Amino acid sequence: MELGTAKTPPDCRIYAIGDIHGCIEELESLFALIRSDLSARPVAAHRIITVGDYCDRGPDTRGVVDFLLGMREEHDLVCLRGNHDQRLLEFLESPEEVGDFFLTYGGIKTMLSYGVEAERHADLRQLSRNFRRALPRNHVAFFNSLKLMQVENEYLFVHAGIRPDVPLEKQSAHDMMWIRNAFLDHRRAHEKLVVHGHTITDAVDFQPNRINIDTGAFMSGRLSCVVLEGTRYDLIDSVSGMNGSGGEGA
Ligand SMILES: [Mn+2]
Repeated sequence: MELGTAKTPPDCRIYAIGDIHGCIEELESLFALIRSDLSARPVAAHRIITVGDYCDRGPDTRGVVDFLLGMREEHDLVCLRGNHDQRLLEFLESPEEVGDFFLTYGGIKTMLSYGVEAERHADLRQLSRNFRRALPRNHVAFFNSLKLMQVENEYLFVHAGIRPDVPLEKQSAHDMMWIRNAFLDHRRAHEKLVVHGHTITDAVDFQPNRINIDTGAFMSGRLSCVVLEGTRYDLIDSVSGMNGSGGEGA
């Protein structure tokens, strides 16, 4: 499937949001923009898909999860699983195996948002116990509920990407959360047009076979969302608002 010919399900507008990483202010701005888009251009049905990495790096993981739990009441919201979300869950189970990664790549800020202070060289088992105690049950349930992929007609939504030339049902969880070059460098079409995050790009990157929506909100302040309807694609982001730089297929 290629950009310009891939179609969403009939009569359903899809909003796909990139890597949030604790950026609550950007997330709130984006949802306000989505709400105004929905009232300016009403549609029979809409679905919001977040491509994962809710925690780490940015200031307020706890706030982000609370906000998304609330938005589930108001919207049809599908939350996908990123490698950071997976590491957070693994840190609760196997702190000694994954603690170094978790603390190095933003876990200290994640725990701080839950009131748990951590040092870089903390006792990992103790820290993991404290973190587990501080995590509200519905937040643990949120992280456990995250899906690896979502298919919407001719589009596929996934955190990192897929292994080229491997059927969707044979994709590994690891590739879907972690893959980079083997996917990013692949030029031919996949069975679906892939919308993904995980690898930071300055601006939403529309390629013939994929759309990368991770604009590094925790560094840039720009949280991006691609709006898909039929063969049409548009952009909303937390800095510029609605942005007419999308396009429409045949
Ligand atoms: Mn990631």
